[in-house]
Amino acid sequence: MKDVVVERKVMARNESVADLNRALFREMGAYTVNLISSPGAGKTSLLEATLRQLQDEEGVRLAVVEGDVQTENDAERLAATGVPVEAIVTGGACHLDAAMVRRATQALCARLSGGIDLLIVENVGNLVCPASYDLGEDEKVSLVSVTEGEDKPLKYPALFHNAATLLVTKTDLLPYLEFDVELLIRNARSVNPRLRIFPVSARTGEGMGAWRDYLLQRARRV
Ligand SMILES: Nc1nc2c(ncn2[C@@H]2O[C@H](COP(=O)(O)OP(=O)(O)O)[C@@H](O)[C@H]2O)c(=O)[nH]1
Ligand SMILES: [Mg+2]
Repeated sequence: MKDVVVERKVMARNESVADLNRALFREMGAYTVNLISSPGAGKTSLLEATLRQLQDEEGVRLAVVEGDVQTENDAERLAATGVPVEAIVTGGACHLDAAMVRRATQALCARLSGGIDLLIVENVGNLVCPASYDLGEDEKVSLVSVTEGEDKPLKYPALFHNAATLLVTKTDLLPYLEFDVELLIRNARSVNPRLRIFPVSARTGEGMGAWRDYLLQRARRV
């Protein structure tokens, strides 16, 4: 019972900081996406490919908040693209919370004079914890790679329920696998009929155009 009360307090505190983040993102005019998947589903690779595609677009200033349990390796990979990156090392925590993202966003704002139109957050690799933490983002983007099994949306429904978008990643591997993309999509839509779905390969660029156009449209609308 005590645990439940403590958890409610933690969530209520997170929610109030998430509200502050929402106000900050609105004020900045930034569209924010929160990438969530299991470890290794391809978040950092997708992000590298996405940044490369968006970097030369007029009027879309990019920035990244990169979360990891340990090491800043992924943040360094992403910083190599030239896009401003702020790393969060959670030191064991299985998710980012709103306060961590607030501090990272404020650090980015202090570094950047020009502002941010599209802020992409890479969450800690985990299908459970990040799903229930509101960061004040505009949308959660779930990723499932074609090596993970079609049943993931049924096993981890909270994530697919709370996400607005699903990226089916590593589609270049489909010829070598017995993976049924249509079944994955059916399972995902049974949890959340409104999910927007993009099959993509960061490796070959297949499907990346539609994902890039979607982000561009969102970033320019805010
Ligand atoms: N074949 C293939 N491999 C990929 C693709 N995207 C990522 N990978 C590989 O999957 C592994 C994990 O990728 P990473 O981006 O680090 O995943 P993260 O842990 O979700 O950030 C790495 O070995 C990547 O090279 C893809 O589109 N196709
Ligand atoms: Mg990563």
